[in-house]
Parts: sequence; structure tokens; C-alpha cells
Amino acid sequence: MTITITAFDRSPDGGKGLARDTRVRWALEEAGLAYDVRLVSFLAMKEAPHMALHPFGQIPTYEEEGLTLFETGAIVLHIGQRHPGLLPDDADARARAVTWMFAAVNTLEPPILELTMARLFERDKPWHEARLPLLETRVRTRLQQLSERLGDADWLDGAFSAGDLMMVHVLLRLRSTGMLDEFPRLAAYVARGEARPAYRRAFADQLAVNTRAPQPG
Ligand code: GTB
Repeated sequence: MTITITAFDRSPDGGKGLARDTRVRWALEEAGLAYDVRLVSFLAMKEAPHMALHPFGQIPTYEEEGLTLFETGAIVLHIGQRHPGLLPDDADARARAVTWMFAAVNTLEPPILELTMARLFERDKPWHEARLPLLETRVRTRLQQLSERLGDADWLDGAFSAGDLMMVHVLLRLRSTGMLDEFPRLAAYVARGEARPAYRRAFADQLAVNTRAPQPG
């Protein structure tokens, strides 16, 4: 089986692992699956061949024997459903792991994205200074709730699962804000995720792409 994913030919983060191909790479590494990566430029992402794979002209995509997927939650779920390493065998535990995947992309990621986008792209707006505390409060509320639920456990529901993979990657986006450090249990949770050999391989692979010498053309 040949698996091919797409990734930025040069991520704007310079290899910090924040672009979403990293979560797909991580899932593939946890499952022990080999994969190819097709690198695409911002321009190529909006052209017909890539738009045929991804209706919104984004990365990552996932191709496997005639099946094409987009949306990292769906891709990680697909990998977890077909290969061991990401989802528990027990049906109820599996449903709870999937619930955490949805919580990551539906409940945590939106306010985190709003905040990071505002910090990056809205600094020149007249309402920026007034809006920022609102966005920060929304994020802190979710972090506090997540931290309370995690408590002293290593992972969100028993053993490491795709729910943790998605959650850790979503939380990583906050690192540059310093907010994670306000929640030591979450900072330690993210560090546990980053320490996993599968994450380290995924991170190293995307770093190699994003720090390679400029390519001709
Ligand atoms: N909901 C989709 C999913 O989960 O797959 C979102 C996919 C998405 O946002 N893809 C982004 C993209 O293709 C790359 S990951 N953007 C180009 C476009 O929309 O034209 C988002 C991202 C980009 C850069 C950084 N960074 O540099 O820190 C972090 C995250």
C-alpha cells in the first residue's frame, strides 16, 4: 500500500512542526506506516490538480490506493481505524478517543486559531488591543477546563490515543504565546506528546523539508 500526503514545500513556521501535515506524519509514525510526501507551493495549492484533491486548496491531503482524503481529523481517524496504535480496541474507549479528537478540532482549535491569527495578522487594526484580551480569555477558559479534566493523568482517557495526538498538536500552536506555561499539567502533557518517538520522527522529517537548501525553480 502506497500512502502519499501533501505538505508545504516551505512552511511559514520554518519547521516548528505547526503546519498540519505534522499531525498526519505523527499518526503514520505511530501506526508504523511508510509514506511519501508531495511538497506543494502556496501557488500550486490553488491550482486544479491540487484543488481536485482538496476542495479548499490546503494541505495536508492523504492518498492511498484510489482513496483521497482531506481534513486532518478525518485522516487521523482513517489511519486509526485501519491500523493499530492510535485507537483502543474496546468500542466504548474508541468512542471516547474519537470524542477527544473532535474536542481538539471543534472546541480547542477554533479559539486558539482566532488568538494566533489575531496576534499574527491583526496587530495594525484599530480594535486589536481591545479584542486581544477577549480572545485570550476564551483560550484560557478552555485550557483551565482541559487541565482540570486531565488532572494528574498522562493522557486524556487511559492510554495514549489519536485524541491525545490531535489535542497535543492543537495545543502546540500556543507555545509562542507562553500561555501553555500558565497550565503546568498541560505543558507537561504536550511535552509527553513531543517526547514520543513517533512524534520525534515526524518532527524531524518536516524539519528536514523546511530547512533544506532553496530548491531551483
Ligand atoms: N481543517 C483543516 C485540516 O485540519 O486539515 C485545515 C487545513 C489547513 O488550515 N491547512 C493550512 C493551509 O493549507 C496549513 S496548516 N493553508 C494554506 C491556505 O489555506 O491557503 C495551518 C498552518 C499554517 C502555517 C502555520 N505556521 O506557519 O505556523 C501553522 C499552521
